[in-house]
Amino acid sequence: MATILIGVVATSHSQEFKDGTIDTGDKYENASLEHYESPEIIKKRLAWWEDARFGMFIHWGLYAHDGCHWNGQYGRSEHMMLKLQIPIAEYKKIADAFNPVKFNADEWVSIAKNAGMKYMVITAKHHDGYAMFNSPSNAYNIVERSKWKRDPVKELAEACEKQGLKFGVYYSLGRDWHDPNCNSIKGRRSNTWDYPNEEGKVLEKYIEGKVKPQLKELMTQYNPAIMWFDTPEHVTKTQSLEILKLIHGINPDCIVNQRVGNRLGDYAVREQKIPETGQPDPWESCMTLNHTWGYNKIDREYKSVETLIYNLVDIASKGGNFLLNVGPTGEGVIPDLSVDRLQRMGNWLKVNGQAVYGTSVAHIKDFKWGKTTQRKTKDGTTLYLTIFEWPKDGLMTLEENLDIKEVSMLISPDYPVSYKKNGTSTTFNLPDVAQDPIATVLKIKLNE
Ligand code: FHN
Repeated sequence: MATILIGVVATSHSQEFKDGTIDTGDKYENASLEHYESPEIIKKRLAWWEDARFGMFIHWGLYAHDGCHWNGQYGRSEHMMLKLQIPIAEYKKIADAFNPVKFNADEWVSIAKNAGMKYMVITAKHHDGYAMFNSPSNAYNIVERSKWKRDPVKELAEACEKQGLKFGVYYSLGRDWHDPNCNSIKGRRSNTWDYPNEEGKVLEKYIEGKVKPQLKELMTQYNPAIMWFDTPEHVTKTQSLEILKLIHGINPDCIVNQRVGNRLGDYAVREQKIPETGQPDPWESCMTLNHTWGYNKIDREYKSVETLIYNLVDIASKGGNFLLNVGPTGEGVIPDLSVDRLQRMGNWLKVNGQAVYGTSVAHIKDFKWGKTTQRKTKDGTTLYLTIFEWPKDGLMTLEENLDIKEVSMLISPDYPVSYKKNGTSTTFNLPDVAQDPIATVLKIKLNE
């Protein structure tokens, strides 16, 4: 069994505090959420999303043009403009040259679909302030200011519609290095080289002059099912609420994540980590395939497919969603190593997907061979035991007194799995060796 690296991730420095924790610009990152709507409304809104469990995150923008490099300098990540303190006048020249001729929205959506992903979230505007969509309210956008002049957000929204994936957009809320009025906590993540007077910045002008007009455009032009905000920084509670009401005024079913700020939003975000246990609120772990969100032409340290499938099942076993990122190139191509990992995850999910989609936390005591999930339907409860470490001689004893109707392995449903019960425990007699090189799922239908 290949080594599975549990939750091991190294991010690039410009996003970290000295202690290595990620600077998400969210003061309330670990606080439980508060809601301005009834729990019923939020439960209904999240229903498809909680069943979906697995989505594609896409970080794509001008930083991909030369793979997080600028003028031969290494910019490390999508934070390149901040890292190298690139003046806006210079950074704009990247827009003028940006020409992703190989971009194919149907192909991107097919890659996500074949990976077993049910939704997709693309960066409509990242910290550099450049709109990767048609934004009549702000000329610093890909349709008006690029060599390419197409609208990738529109094309991806249509491709998702066609192929049955839910579509979402990412919007950098409290960080914008192009806008003269966007400040940040202690100015750490602000453009202080073009706009040195941090105290003089009036965030309200940015929210009213850029954010709200662009959110209206995103909601009305592309009807996203998810608004994925990032780094709320100094956004006030009033502003967070106004933004939520603006979005729900246009589409009451649009899901908004925690980073709208101030403990609001429908679900919590856990970045580059998997919590030890389930969370008080619905939650999603977003993670890179390598070390960088944006395309970094020298970062080829990709996680193994074993680690990625382990992370997906681990997250599902704790009732969470997995938003796995790709960073397409400046030409508009999803890197080969990303496609490889995703394709192989899809192959495993084609056989074992029912152990992930539409499942919830299964309370099986000390299951040391892997992770457990369950699905409750009107026909009863089905347990899924995803085995990553094969039990010695195929003998697996659970300290559970299970009332079993039927038991089988998803990869070889005809193999007769026998079991013996003695009082409080149940022993399963499995084949001597693992049936799948990554993980084998045991499906146990219970008599209710
Ligand atoms: O600074 C961003 C980073 O570039 C990336 O977008 C991640 C994705 O969740 N969020 C911020 C860091 O927390």
